[in-house]
Amino acid sequence: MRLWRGIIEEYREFIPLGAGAPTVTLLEGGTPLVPAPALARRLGVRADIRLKLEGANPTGSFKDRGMTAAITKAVMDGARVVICASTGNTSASAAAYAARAGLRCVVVIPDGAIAMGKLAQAIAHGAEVVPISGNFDQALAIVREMADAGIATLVNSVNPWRIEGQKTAAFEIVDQLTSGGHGAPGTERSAGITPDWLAIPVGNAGNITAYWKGFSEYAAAGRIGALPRMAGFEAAGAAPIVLGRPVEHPETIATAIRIGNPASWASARAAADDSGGFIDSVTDEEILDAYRLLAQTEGVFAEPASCACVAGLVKMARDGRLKDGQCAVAVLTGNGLKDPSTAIQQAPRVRGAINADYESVSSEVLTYAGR
Ligand code: AN7
Repeated sequence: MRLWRGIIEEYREFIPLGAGAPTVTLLEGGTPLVPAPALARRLGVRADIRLKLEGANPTGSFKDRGMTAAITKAVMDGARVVICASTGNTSASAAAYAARAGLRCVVVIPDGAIAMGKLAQAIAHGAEVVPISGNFDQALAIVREMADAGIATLVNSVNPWRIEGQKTAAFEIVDQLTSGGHGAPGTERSAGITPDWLAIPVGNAGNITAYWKGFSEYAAAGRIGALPRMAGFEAAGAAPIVLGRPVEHPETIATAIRIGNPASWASARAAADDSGGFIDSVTDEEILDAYRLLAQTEGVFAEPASCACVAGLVKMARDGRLKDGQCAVAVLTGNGLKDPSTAIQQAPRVRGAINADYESVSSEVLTYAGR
């Protein structure tokens, strides 16, 4: 058995940090690519749907891929303090990697609008948490200005090292599909396997940018002969790219992607256009339907923002964009445990306590079991 070494060591030839740079790593990446047959059946298409479980990263989201690279570079450059604006996951990841590197970390967050698990993480890792009476876009503008003034090193995805790290998820998808036994046994393949579609939630638009860069670099290196189409999904109440204009007051239950003026807007647009894909939006209701579907039929608990891309696949199947015989990978960016309040609010009923005796409990269970 070979042990996973984290994304910088695994893909060092694609990450220009210089040979032998000491890495700040929690051995992120190497996340499961899980088949989703029940979802495919519900969609009514004979498609091969795979879920990239980015919630299996050390802090529970894809941000760790970018953070290992950004924090490694910050240490190389002699930084003492890192800063980010965040809808939650970036702050959790920055706080963890900064703690590991012995750096101070400041996270600026929209007050009351980040999920409880993420806030708990930032606090547990000892970050300085600064809530503002404003949204993510305002927080990002402020921290960018502070970074420009030399006060701290910015680790949002406008930091190019974040993109360098996050692109490795595209490499992994190809490597996993290729080693997963597609094609006739014994067939020699000069190139790896590319999915037809990459479905991904879009917030600040760094991740769709990173995936497209990753697939493009693998193609340039001869590792794949074809590129996937990128299908990005914004939440309907926070869909600036779809609308073609910034949204001043973004609103969605998927707080991770409650962003009205994405920093990587232009590169996200390019990824969708150059790949022959698109960026679309899904409603909160569609997101929550997908959230329940995934948890209750596939056993996969992903946070609401992640489920935007599953809602997107449902929409693609409905309108015929996703076809029989195709392979689609859905990027489940964050763990469902990040946002316990949404899960509990979604419960059809929360039962009160019953008597602590065999009769009371067994009668409940027999009713449940339909006996
Ligand atoms: C679970 O943490 O922007 O389009 O500040 O947490 O690359 O922004 C989080 C974004 C999707 C969108 N899914 O990714 C932050 C932050 C989850 C996320 C996105 C986020 P981008």
